[in-house]
Amino acid sequence: MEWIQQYAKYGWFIAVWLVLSACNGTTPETILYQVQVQSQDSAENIENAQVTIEVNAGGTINYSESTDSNGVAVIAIDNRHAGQQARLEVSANGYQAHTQMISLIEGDSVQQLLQLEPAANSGTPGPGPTPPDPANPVSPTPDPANNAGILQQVQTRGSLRCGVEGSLPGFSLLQDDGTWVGFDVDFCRVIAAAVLGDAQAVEFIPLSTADDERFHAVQDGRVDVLLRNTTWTAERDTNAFELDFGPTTFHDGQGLLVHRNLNITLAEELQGKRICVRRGTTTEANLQRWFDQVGVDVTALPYDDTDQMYTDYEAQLCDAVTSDRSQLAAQQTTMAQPQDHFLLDVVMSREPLGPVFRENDNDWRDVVSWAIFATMYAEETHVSSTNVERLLTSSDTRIKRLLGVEGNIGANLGLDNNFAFEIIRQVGNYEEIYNRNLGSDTPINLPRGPNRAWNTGQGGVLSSPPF
Ligand SMILES: N[C@@H](CCC(=O)N[C@@H](CS)C(=O)NCC(=O)O)C(=O)O
Repeated sequence: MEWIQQYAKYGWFIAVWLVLSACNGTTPETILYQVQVQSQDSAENIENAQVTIEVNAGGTINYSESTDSNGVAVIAIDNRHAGQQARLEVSANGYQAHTQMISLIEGDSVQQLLQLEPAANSGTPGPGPTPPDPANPVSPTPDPANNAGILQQVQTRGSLRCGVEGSLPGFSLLQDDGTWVGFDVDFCRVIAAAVLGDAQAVEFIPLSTADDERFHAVQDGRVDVLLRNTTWTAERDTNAFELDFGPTTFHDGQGLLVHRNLNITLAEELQGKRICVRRGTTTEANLQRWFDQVGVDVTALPYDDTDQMYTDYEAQLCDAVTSDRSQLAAQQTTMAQPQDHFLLDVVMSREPLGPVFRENDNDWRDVVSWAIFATMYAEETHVSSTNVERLLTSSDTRIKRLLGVEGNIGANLGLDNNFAFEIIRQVGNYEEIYNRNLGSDTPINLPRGPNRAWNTGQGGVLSSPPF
């Protein structure tokens, strides 16, 4: 509601901005940063909080606004700062100040909800954290930016914001009837069922790989979690994006899709051929390395637009296209003549795909991790959506603990003790999620390969620590 009022209030500004950008056909000249400030305890809006964005441009430039009665401040930053990191600081009387680094993206329009923690000594309002007691040193002083409390935000909001690809069959797709389906979509629902007891309480936010939009969205708090065919790498886990990764939901690898009429059956036969690849992905980085290693010369054609890349591939402007094998299999089903293309039997890299969320929020990390593990542990212990109600009376301790009949795992996580029961009842176990979206009864028909449970004896590597 507040956002609607806010849009009404700033409607003239946004209208002028949209008209200007539509007229000149270029990106808007400002980066709009809208921050809503609330109290973490009561979720009430805080008026007169000071929101400052400090940009370093040869000297320091401060963009500063106070929040209005809806707790909202709108800051318009000159587009010439696009590509830079800036420091966002929010302070309010009686609350601990919040600082975080943000990335400025050309023409971006960001809405961020920030909940401030009351100052330790809340009786005496005053800005900033309480200074450390030298007699009782606590080291290091917690950084308020690291204490975002995503779990509490999701519970207060009543819905989960989940970043997805948005148009990839099998993984995340908005259907004509307005419902979302897919493997990644189901894992968003798994987290919503765990946190809110309602698998439907999800807002899906399509995000691109272009300009690292998906990672900015996690960092800026636009999404609580990203489930978007994203590979966990050491670089991404440790770089300035401040991301954390959860359990791998899909063990993938890079592959090559070729035109059948080229009669190519081995990647090594692509000597001298053109290969379409998406810029800004792990795929692009792996391509040259892999072909260099096998001593084959190929020409990489990097694309910024994925749709264009597949259109050009189908028009045979390139001989092969490379991506995660799961994505190639999914894209193949959308092509005019799927049978005219052939997924080569080669795995050029390891691509462990899974959830991404903001770094240093340990409660949230635990919740996302154990929600996902619950689907794997359920398959391992043969608990599914069809037998879960009956198994509430099981004498198997593993099942009792999984379903919250015994132990206190849910409560320890800040959830209901039956969180896994709700996941399995509403969404299913890992096998059900896989088969529904990618299995042999679907057009994607991807063999499970390493994505089998470890205890099936077929080379599966999926495993959950015990409940
Ligand atoms: N798993 C890889 C690749 C992920 C990926 O999503 N790649 C491309 C397809 S080749 C894509 O879907 N791009 C769509 C887009 O964001 O426009 C990664 O995390 O970098």
